[in-house]
Amino acid sequence: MNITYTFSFLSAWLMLSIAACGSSHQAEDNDADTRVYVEAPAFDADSAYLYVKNQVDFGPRVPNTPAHVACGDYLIAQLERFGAKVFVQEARLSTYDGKMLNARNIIGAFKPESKKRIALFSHWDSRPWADNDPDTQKHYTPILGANDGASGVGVLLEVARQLQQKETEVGIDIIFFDAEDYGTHRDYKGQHQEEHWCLGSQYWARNPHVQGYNARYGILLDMVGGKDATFKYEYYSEMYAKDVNRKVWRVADKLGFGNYFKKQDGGGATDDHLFVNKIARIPTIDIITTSDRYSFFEHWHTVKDDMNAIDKATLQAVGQTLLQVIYNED
Ligand code: AHN
Ligand code: ZN
Repeated sequence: MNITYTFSFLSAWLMLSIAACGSSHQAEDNDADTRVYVEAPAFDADSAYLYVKNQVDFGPRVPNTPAHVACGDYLIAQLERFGAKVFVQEARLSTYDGKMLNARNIIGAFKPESKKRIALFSHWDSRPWADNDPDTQKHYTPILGANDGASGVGVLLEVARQLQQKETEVGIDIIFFDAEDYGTHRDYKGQHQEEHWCLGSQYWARNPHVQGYNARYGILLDMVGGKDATFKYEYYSEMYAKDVNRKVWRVADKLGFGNYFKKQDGGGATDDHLFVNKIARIPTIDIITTSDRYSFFEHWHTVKDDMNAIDKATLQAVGQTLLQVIYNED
């Protein structure tokens, strides 16, 4: 047996064993879509938590206040520090109660030249009124919005930090919408309309930061930091982007986060993704806390939506799932 013969025999054997290995792997994992291919970086929940706290430390981020301006500047600086190409979209938006809000949508683009894109969304403003507080005296007090607002942004800032360390195959846009939470106060006597909410996302959907902007799909994060949060298939997400819902929940399950991501129908939420779907026509899901006991989460639109409402384990479940999804796109 000469050396060349030995070599080809060996390589044939090697190839066969690799093929056998591949097929046995497929056999135990016969739903092709459930395979997890690429190892994503480890999401750092301590880091995400700090990004949530940094926002909350500005105080309520209510449009037309100095805290809101300062927090917006912080978000821009963070995205720039992480190497994103940053777009700041300024707009004056009119509210249901006849005010004009100085709003900024803040966008960080990674691999801006890529045609293959995924969009990740969250709102960065906080609600001007705690109108769901058990104490009616607090119904005109602005909220800190640690969970309702800051949690999603904190997770996405940590995703941005990871993107700087290791690039994805596709381009990623991290989009922070403003003026989501200026919707009708519970005392409002007029018509309640869904267009009263989500003013920043409605503006962006009509005026994207890049002409002709498109993405394969979008994922919105809203209230992703509460202790023992559960995320269920939200109604409009199912209507417009059912396959994205399935993909994300399957990945979460694979990673061992099935206790957070329940494969059950949740209710509907009038949230930023609705306008991204309806106006920009990008199939977009909402990862949003729902509960049988409360509207969204226990401290929703109350003065208790502060840092005590944030649990790192929930940030970890959402953040790691998100990384696993985006690093596996090609
Ligand atoms: C309603 O469905 C009324 N609001 C969901 C949108 C929202 C408010 N997200 C956070 N705050
Ligand atoms: Zn809210």
